[in-house]
Amino acid sequence: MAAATNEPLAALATHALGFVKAGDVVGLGSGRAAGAFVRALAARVRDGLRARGVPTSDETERLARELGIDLVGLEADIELTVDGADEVDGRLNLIKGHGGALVRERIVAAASRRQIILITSDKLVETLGARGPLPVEVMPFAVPLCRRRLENLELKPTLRMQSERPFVTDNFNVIFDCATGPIEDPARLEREIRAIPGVIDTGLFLGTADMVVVADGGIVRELVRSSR
Ligand code: A5P
Repeated sequence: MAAATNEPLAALATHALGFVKAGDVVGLGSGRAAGAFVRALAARVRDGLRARGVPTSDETERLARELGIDLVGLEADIELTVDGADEVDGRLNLIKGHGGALVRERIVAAASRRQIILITSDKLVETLGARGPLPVEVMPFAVPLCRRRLENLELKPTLRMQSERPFVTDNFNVIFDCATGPIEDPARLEREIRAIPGVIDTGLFLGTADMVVVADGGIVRELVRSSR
């Protein structure tokens, strides 16, 4: 995970710290923005703030442990989760998972009272799918079937690779990155993909974010969803 030398990410992380109260259990997202938040939270914990974390990936778990944040599991009452996203539309629907942590990110977000997303303004889109692929996590056994079914949906699936081998998630699954193009009806697409046997989850996070904090140059602003 990259160090938080990036100014917009540091500004987002500092802003998100304002939502953490003494005694909170905080869901710790994955990726660069979430990593910046973990670092900022750790600094606050070293200064005496009582807060514990629930990590959404092995990488975040390592980082949080290294920095001295106490970790707990889903049995805890999670006040808020702070995470990043790859795309955000005007309704605060998200595409996540470019870092490969989508399944645990969804589980921890679902177990939290609030999900707060940190992004730079380049990730704001009019229509989801406009910027990059939609990740779909799949059981290795089901890869041929899932590939065919995703192709039938005209989603142009590409098996994600790492060092010339299929990328393996923390849950020992693989990911198809789907070139969806702009997604006209994200809820329908979500249903169609989830109906494929072997699909574990998709990167479409619809209606999960309560707030998106956006860094635009030196300015940080909040986008708030009216109801969950
Ligand atoms: C991890 O699987 C993702 O969902 C990340 O939260 C997302 O890709 C955003 O990551 P960055 O903050 O690194 O752009």
